[in-house]
Amino acid sequence: PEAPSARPGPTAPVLPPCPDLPPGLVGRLLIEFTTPMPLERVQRENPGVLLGGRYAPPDCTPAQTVAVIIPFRHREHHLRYWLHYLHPILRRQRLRYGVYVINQHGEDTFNRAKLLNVGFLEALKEDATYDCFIFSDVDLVPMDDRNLYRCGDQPRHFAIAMDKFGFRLPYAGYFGGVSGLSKAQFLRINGFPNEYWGWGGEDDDIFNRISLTGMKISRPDIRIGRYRMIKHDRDKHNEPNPQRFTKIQNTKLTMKRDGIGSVRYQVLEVSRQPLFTNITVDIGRPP
Ligand code: UD2
Ligand code: MN
Repeated sequence: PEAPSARPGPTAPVLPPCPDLPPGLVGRLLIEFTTPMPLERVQRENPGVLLGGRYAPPDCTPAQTVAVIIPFRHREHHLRYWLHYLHPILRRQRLRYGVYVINQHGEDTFNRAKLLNVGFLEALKEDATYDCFIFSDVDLVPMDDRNLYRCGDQPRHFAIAMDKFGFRLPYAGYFGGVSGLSKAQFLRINGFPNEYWGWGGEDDDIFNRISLTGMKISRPDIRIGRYRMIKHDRDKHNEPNPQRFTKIQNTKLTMKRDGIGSVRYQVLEVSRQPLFTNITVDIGRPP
């Protein structure tokens, strides 16, 4: 006879699909970075967030599962603001999501796009149901919760009107800051480049990959895609990459061999914190 423990327990209630337009959004938000933001406070204010920064709405079933990927090194004070503002927004947006902070180990040159590739693969190892990936700088907070952090039938650019650019798109092909691709869209462009060490160019390379595969960027209304960036100086070991101008001319040649299919790294630690999962990774150094 079957062991009693093998019997299915009482089945969980089946929740209705989440509505396309989440009820309870508030629109324009007041965002400021002057009051100190202790992590304990952020934890206290987000009791519904599960270990590792996971959340699912209690009252409906979302169409997608969203992995939010943050490239990171030495920006703890920015991360606290990000968590403080974003968790309530993502909750109001009725998303099923997880937050992954991809922390570059060591002090070699920073590589944002390679960290994002790592985030894609590692999030999928944690939960194979992720089908939407939102890539966000740690210092960018949306000023309007109608800017929905989910994926569509084209790659999405969210951070289109930043305070530091006078709330305008700086140039037509700009794709920096916060962007989102479905799993299929990400794989279609062979992910992001691994060979942009230091500041700049990687976002333009990603834009090129999207255009070259015949996709088109989707953006929110300019009044809704507004962002504040926490003011900061250029970090150490993230100097502007002098090769970026020539590299972005060659995306068509490089994207086939350099991308998610060729990324090499070593995970040093995965730690589930109350509001996010931290993944510390050795991504090597420029050749
Ligand atoms: C711009 C873009 C950004 C990226 C970058 C060029 C905006 C708002 N963002 O950012 O998406 O294309 O140019 O590479 O225009 N980081 C760390 N520690 C470091 C260095 C970087 O955590 O030591 C992370 C962090 O998430 C940061 C992001 O990388 O927000 C981008 O670096 P940045 O903020 O120094 O560059 P920024 O503001 O010029
Ligand atoms: Mn920044």
